[in-house]
Amino acid sequence: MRLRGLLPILSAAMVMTMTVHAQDAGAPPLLLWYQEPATQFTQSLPLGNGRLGAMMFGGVAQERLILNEISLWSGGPQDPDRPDAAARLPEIRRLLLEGKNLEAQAAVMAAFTCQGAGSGHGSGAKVPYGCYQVLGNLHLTFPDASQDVADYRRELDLSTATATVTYTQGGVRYRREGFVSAPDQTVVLRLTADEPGKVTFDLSLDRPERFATQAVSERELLMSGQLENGTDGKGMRYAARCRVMNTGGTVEAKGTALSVRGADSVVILLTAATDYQGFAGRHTADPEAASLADLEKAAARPWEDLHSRHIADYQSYFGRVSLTLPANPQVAALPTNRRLVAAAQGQDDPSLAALYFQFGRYLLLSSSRPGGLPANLQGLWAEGVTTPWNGDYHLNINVQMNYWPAEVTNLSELHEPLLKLIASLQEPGSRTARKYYGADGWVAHVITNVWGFTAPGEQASWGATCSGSAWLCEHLWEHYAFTGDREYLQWAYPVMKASAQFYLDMLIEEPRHGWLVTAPSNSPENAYRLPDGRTGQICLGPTIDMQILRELFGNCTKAAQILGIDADFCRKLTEARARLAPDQVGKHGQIQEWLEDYDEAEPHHRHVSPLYGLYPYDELTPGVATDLAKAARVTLERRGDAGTGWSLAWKVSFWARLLEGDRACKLLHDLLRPTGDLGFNYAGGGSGSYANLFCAHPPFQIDGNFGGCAGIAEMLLQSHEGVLRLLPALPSSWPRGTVTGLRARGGFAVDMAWEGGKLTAATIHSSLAGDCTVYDPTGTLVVKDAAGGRVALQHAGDRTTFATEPGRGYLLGW
Ligand code: FUC
Repeated sequence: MRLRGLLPILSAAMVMTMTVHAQDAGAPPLLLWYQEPATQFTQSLPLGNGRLGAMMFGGVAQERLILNEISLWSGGPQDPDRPDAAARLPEIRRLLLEGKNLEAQAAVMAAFTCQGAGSGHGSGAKVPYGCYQVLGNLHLTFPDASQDVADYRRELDLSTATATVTYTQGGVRYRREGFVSAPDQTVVLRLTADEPGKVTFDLSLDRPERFATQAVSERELLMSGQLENGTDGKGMRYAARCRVMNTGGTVEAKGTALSVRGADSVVILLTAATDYQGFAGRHTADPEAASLADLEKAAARPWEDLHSRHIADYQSYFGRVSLTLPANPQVAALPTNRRLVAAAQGQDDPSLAALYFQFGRYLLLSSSRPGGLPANLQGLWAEGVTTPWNGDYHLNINVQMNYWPAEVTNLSELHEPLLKLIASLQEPGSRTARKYYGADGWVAHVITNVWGFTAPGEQASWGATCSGSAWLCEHLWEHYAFTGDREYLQWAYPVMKASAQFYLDMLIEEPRHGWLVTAPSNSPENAYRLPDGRTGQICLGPTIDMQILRELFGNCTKAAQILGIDADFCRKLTEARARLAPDQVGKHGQIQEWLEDYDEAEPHHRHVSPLYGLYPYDELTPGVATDLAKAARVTLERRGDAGTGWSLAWKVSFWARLLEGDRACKLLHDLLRPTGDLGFNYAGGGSGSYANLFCAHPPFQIDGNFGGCAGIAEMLLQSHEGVLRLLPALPSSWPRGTVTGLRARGGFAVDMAWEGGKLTAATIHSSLAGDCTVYDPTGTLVVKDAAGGRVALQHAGDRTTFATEPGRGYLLGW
């Protein structure tokens, strides 16, 4: 196994005198900034409080804020389960067991997909499945705007979650600031100028369809409407309300717009609500009243108060982690869009990775807050009424990837919306389990939405993957693994147990080895090639299903043991786990993707499903299984480095788990490849990053932002296999740096500094009483407590363990 980062290391005596400081003095500020206004969504700057979102364009003659409310979905509750599916299951399974995969696939297509149109293939707005939709647009038009604009600058400051636009026009310096407050549930925009009486504009609110805007006072607009539900047309109702508060000058309503003339400064407050009554969110029955109540509360506070409350709330999360990587001052000083291009053209810019990492945390904070709905495929930022893939929750990697950074980057509470979504799927998922498989427990397949969809998707080729629910359950366990919160585990365990119960019921024995396998299923979205050249997707026991089930059964058993319950059930799980089809090494030396050693119809497919066991799970990692880790490496090489945005992000973590920092960094570089219209004379194509650092699938899909953020954390700290690895995959281009506040399983937070590629200081803070095990192949680790006393160690193999107490910090040295 390769050793990176730990050896050789400064002497223990030196390390013990050092502590980790959060920021290098010369670290570049955490800014996205530009010298031109946005003309497109993927150039505009995202703001959000987990529920309300805004994309700010920053134009001089026209300002546009695209507005979002995370529960705003067309469609509605439905029953997508086929009543007679279970009757067809024996035939489908018989065909699969006879090796007649394509016949089985035809039978799945005929009788084992969802009832009705399912996700509706992009026409989601018109079917009950529905579609996540834009709330609307706030437009400001500046009638006095002229061409003589100088010193234009637009920025998003990740340390305050505030976007600012400044420019000089006609000798006047104008300033516009935007943020979305969580404590005050309001989008806040302030316009000022350095001369009195210079703020003049018209304001309007619209959306692409199904809206009516009216002026409800001289200074307030109300936009409201009702979306399509795919049945009787009477879907979700929403309201957005916007009030203008001017200092100096005048404001009056003109038709459905507001007109501000000659003000010294103006604060614009925007609130919104829907009548969504699902598993999470605010449950306001009357959106117009709810938006008014929010508005009245916010309007009672001065802007300074709103802003400081927003910053205090935001920083209480954001400030928990710092990351400093080497800065190349010339490149780091470039506007963000030009910086992306410079990096792509070979300019060294490690601190761009630190910005991207913090941007991922910023996006999670802005799109996922306790009590709310989870971040969807777009986080919460959507531009239109037909959002790509309905802006839903895809369960064969995407929504899970959104939450990969939650625990490790110290935003554990933000995991809650996903955990609540998972629990909410039990009820519809138990109906699906019964109707399709005649099974107990609950199941969800590939897609779900705010309406609790758990049936298979509408196409056999992708929609029959049956391990979506089991993959989700990984998150239930991981939240416990990081926090050790027993009370939480008591809540989560029954959901995991019912998921495991479903799979116990639905697994069948394949005759050749007697292994237990899922049937029918697919290896997410990839096709195999049969010996006769034909291709198909439906299969028995794809490798990923088996890995996910080993993890689920294992986690369930651990959870039950911790809670001291369900010994009989655990025995069943342990027996079944041992009989699941194992990982197999195929003819190319790769981890086989299917039970049979088929070739992939698409060898470079974006889903690297058979490596689920490398990341996020850990049964293929080098510390567990050297041979399987080698085979995983072959799979990765065969897949190649190219891929959609989220696929690149996943590969960062794969290479990090293989302890190959330079290769992980190369994938990160690919993820930061500029694409789309960069806003100046440069346009790129394919996957990578847009001007606003949003991840390009393409199109924009936020999972890659989150996966990339988690991948950077994985390069710096790993805590799977019950052992903490410090700087396990540090690339040679990050020879020095500091990181504070990364979280590890077992209730630990870790601070580290390194120099010349070698750790110079490390502190582990423990929030629980328990053992901390550190990777220590030389057996020379020395640990001191805060008072300088040496801590007793136990060394075994390549690990050293010491006992920790809650609230204590431990300094490590070698
Ligand atoms: C999965 C992926 C696609 C896309 C979609 C939203 O189905 O295979 O690439 O990311 O989710």
